[in-house]
Amino acid sequence: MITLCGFGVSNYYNKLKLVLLEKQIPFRERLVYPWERETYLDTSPLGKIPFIEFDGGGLSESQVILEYLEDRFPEIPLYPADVYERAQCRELIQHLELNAEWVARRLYKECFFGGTVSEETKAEAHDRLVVGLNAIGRLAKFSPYICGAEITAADCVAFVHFTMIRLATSAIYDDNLLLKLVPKSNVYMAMMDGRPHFRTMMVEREAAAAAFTALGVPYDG
Ligand SMILES: N[C@@H](CCC(=O)N[C@@H](CS)C(=O)NCC(=O)O)C(=O)O
Repeated sequence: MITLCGFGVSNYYNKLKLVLLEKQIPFRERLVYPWERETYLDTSPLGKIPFIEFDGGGLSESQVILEYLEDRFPEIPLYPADVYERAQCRELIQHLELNAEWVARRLYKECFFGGTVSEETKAEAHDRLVVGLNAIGRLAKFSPYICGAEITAADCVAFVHFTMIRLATSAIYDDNLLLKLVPKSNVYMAMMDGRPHFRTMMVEREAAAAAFTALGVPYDG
């Protein structure tokens, strides 16, 4: 049995939850917060969540875990069969994480966790987000899924990161950069949000956010 460890507010945690649900892999969840990192550094050496535990081992880094789940549970694939299309799916995931979410993340301290971010950081993140989101707009197919006719791993990634990017850019710039630069994402997000496993994740995310806020522990992402 796979145990998904972390907390349900994290987009990287929810990326894996979507993958597990869509692939119909039995799993359980173990609630762990980043400030408890001393207890799990053996499995996640940077103390980041999510990580997974299973008989015989554990893994950190959500994309590595995603690939492991795909290799170990191939029955319901989340990558296209064609080798080039598989690479394109991974290419999109890489851009989503490296050039969009990882940039927007620099804003989370202010928009989600009550801290402040310098004007310089905001301006730099803005410029880099424009570049990253334009690249995603060029690669994304939205026909109707992000890589084409079938749902793929890139949809699990895009949904959780788009959710954060539109919240963060609306809050910090008063401008939803996702909507502005990738306008087709709007219909896409509404469609994905209606998908049962995605709905389940979002409902559980709300409960996780309420529990997290009630703890009142200082945290900046
Ligand atoms: N590259 C990592 C990113 C994971 C990540 O940044 N997780 C955040 C929560 S969303 C975290 O653990 N933050 C606490 C910290 O960095 O100490 C992955 O894909 O798993």
